[in-house]
Amino acid sequence: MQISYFHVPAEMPADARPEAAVVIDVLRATTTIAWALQNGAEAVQAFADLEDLRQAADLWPESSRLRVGERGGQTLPGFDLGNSPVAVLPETVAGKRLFMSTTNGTRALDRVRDVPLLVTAALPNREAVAERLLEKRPASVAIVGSGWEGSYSLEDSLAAGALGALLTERDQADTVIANDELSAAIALWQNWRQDPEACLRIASHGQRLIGLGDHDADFRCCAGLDQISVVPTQIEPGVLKAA
Ligand code: 3SL
Repeated sequence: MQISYFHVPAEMPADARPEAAVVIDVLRATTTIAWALQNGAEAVQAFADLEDLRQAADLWPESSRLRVGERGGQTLPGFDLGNSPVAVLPETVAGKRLFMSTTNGTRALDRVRDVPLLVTAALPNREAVAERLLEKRPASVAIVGSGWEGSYSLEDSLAAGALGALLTERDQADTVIANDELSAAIALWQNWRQDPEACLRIASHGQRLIGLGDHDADFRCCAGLDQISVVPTQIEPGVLKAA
């Protein structure tokens, strides 16, 4: 497996055709997606565009849908939930389809929706994603960070490094670190692996969330390593299910 890491979707070369893509948005979209599916959501349908989300959600039975909307870290007016992984509790999401749009994470997903195997990763499901990749063994894997409005995000690189480090640990012979971005991300992970939450808190988006109010529970949840077994996997364009 040749594994590359791109800090933001726009860094992926236009002609790149990886067999697998792993989208990461540690704060907080891919953490929320993982926990929602772990807690029994039927699916998460991701949208870059809010009008597309509204139209698709309107076609779904009201009793089995939730609209999840975030911009700039805040819940969108008229939506059922914001983008907090601690809000997607079993009693709230079980059996429901989440129609979700966030500032960066769902846009990153949209960018790679044509990749044959598309999964999302965060720190809580890092090991599950690594195991899935080792089982499927795609020849090329693009790990894609969501960043913040086109710029680098420290916390996405931390998780990319955590995933890259585990893959090389588990299968040194077959795992090829294919770009400098991934080597740097692994070094970042080695630096923070004892206290990932501290890294999330000093990251610029961590600071943004702190500025918006108390997000202690979100930080704890987003920094929790290898806690859940779900691998959110795209089963049709934009639709992620637990696998
Ligand atoms: O950018 C995103 O997609 C969000 O995850 C941002 S936030 O953590 O919900 O503020």
